Amino acid sequence: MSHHISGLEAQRLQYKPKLPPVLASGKIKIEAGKVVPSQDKEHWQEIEKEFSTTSKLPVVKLVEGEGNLSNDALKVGVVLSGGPAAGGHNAIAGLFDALKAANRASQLFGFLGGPKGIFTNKWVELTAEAIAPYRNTGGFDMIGSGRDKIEKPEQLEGCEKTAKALGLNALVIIGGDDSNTNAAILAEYCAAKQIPLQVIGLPKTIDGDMRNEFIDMSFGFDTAVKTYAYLVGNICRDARSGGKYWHFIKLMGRSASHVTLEVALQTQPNLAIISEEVKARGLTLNDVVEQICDTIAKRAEGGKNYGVVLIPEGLLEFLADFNDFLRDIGHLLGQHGNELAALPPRERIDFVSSKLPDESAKLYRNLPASFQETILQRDAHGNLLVSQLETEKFLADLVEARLADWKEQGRYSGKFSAITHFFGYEGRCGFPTNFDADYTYCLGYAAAQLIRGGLTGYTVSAKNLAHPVEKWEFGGVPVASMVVMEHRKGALKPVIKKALVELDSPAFKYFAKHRDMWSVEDAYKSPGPIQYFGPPEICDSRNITMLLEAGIAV
Ligand code: FBP
Repeated sequence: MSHHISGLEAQRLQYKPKLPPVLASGKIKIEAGKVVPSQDKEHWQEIEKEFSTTSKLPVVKLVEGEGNLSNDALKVGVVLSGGPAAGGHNAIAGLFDALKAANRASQLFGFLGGPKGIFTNKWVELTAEAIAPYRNTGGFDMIGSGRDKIEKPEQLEGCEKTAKALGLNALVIIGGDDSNTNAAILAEYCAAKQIPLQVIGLPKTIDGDMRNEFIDMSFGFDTAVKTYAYLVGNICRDARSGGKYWHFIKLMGRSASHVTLEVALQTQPNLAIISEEVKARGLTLNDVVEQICDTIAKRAEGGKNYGVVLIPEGLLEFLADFNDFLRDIGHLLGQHGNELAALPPRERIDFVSSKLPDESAKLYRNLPASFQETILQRDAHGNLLVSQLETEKFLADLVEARLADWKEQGRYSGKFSAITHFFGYEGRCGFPTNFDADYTYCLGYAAAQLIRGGLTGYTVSAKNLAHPVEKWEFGGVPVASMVVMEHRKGALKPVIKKALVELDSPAFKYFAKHRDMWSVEDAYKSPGPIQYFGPPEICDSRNITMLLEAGIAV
C-alpha cells in the first residue's frame, strides 16, 4: 500500500460503480419527449428572450436501442463548479469511460479551478492514468473548483476562444443551480452564434435543492447527510450521557433545509428548525428564540437540562423580520457597492446604517459585530455567505438571555449551558457513499450519451433513484426550462429554481408527525458512520427523504 493513501482509499479505488442495464448495454438511443416551459409564468417572456434558441427543447430519455448516437472521436471538456460534493471524481470517470467505450480516440480535458479555467484556457488532459487515483474518492481536487459566473461578454468570448483552440465538441459543467445556469447561458450563447460547442450540465450540490420532476436528487446530498447524521447522532448520545449541555448545531444547505430535515429524520433530535416552515408561518427571530426556549423549559421541567437543536444555515433569509432588511441590503449593494468597497472597515458600518431605511438600520446596528460585515458580502452569483454567519452562536446567545429573563419571571428553573457546532465542510469531500459513487458515475456516463446525440443546453436527468440501480433512468432536461427570474444584487437575473422543502411533502409530514415526541423524550437515533463493505441494506441504503418521496415506508 502507498504511504500516501489510507487503507480504505486503497480499497475504494477497486470499487466498480454499477450502471443500469440501458447504460451498461452500450446500445443506447435518445428518445425525445415533451417540451416543458419555464415555471416562471410572470417572466416567461424575458426567459424566452434570454434563451431564444434553447428554451423550446424537448426533454429526452436514454433508452435501449440503436441508431442515433455518434461514434466519432470527440473532444470534451469538463469543469467542476461551486462547492465540492462527494462523487465529482466519479462523474468525470463515468464521462471518460463512456467516451472511450464509444471511441478510443476521444479525449477529455479538465478545466482547472472552476469555470474561470474555461475562459482563461487553463486545462489538463484527463487520461486513464490521471483519473485512476481519484476513482471513488471524495473531493474536487482532481482539477479543483471555483464559483465564477459565466455571463459577461468577455467571459463568454473567452470560452468560445478556448473551445476553438482546443477543438472542443462539448463541455460538461458539473454544478448546482448557479453552475447549471452558467451552462444554460453558455449553451444559448453558442447555439445563437452557431459555435459548435455542446454544453451539458450535471446536478451537483450537497444542499439537495437541485431537483424537480426530472431529477430525483442532486449528487453529494446522500454522502453529506449521512456524514452529518453520524456526527449529530454522536452528539445526541453525548448530550444524554453528560446531561448538562444544549447543543446548537448549524447544518449546511445555503437556502433550502433539506439537509437539516434529513439529518433530523435520521437522528430524531429535540428540535429542528426548518426555514421553509418558518417562512410559511411568518415567524420572526424572536418567535424562533421563544420556540427554542419553550422546548428547553419543557425538558427542564422533566429534569432534562440537555438537548440538541438543529439549525439550517440559511435561516436568516426566511425570517419575517429579516425579509425587508435583506432586500434593503441587496439594494444598497446594488446602488452603493463600489463606494462601500472603497471604505475602510471601521467606516462601513456607519455608511451602511446611514443608507438603510430606519427599521433596517436599527436591525443592522443590533446584529452581532461579526454579522455586520459578513452580511454585506456576496459570492459571484449574489449569494449571501451563509456558511460564515454564526447563526448557531447568535441563537444560543439570544436563548441564554431570554432564559435568564424567564428565570426572573419564574417561568424557567433549569440550568442552561450551550455548546455550538457547525457541520458543513465535514460533509462535502468524504468518500462517496455507494449510492453517490454509483449515481455520479452514471451521471457522467449519461452525459457522454447526450453529447454523442449532439444535444446542447441540457442537464442530465435521473429518475427512480430510490430503487435499485437496475431501475435507474437517465435522460436530459433542457436547462432553460428550469430557469426562473430572481433578484440578485438588486437586479433581475435568470437562475435555476431552487427546490425548497415543501410542507406537504412526505418527508416534512413524517417529521411534523413525530417531532413533538422527539422534543420531550430522548428518542435519539444513531445512524453511525457510512459503511462501504457489509450488508447491502446498510451499505447501499438510501437517505430517508428519498425513500419517503418515492412512497417507500421507512
Ligand atoms: P453548491 O451549491 O455550490 O453545491 O455549494 C453548496 C454549499 O456547500 C452550501 O451548502 C454552502 O453554503 C456553500 O456551499 C459554502 O461554500 P463556500 O465556502 O464556497 O461559500
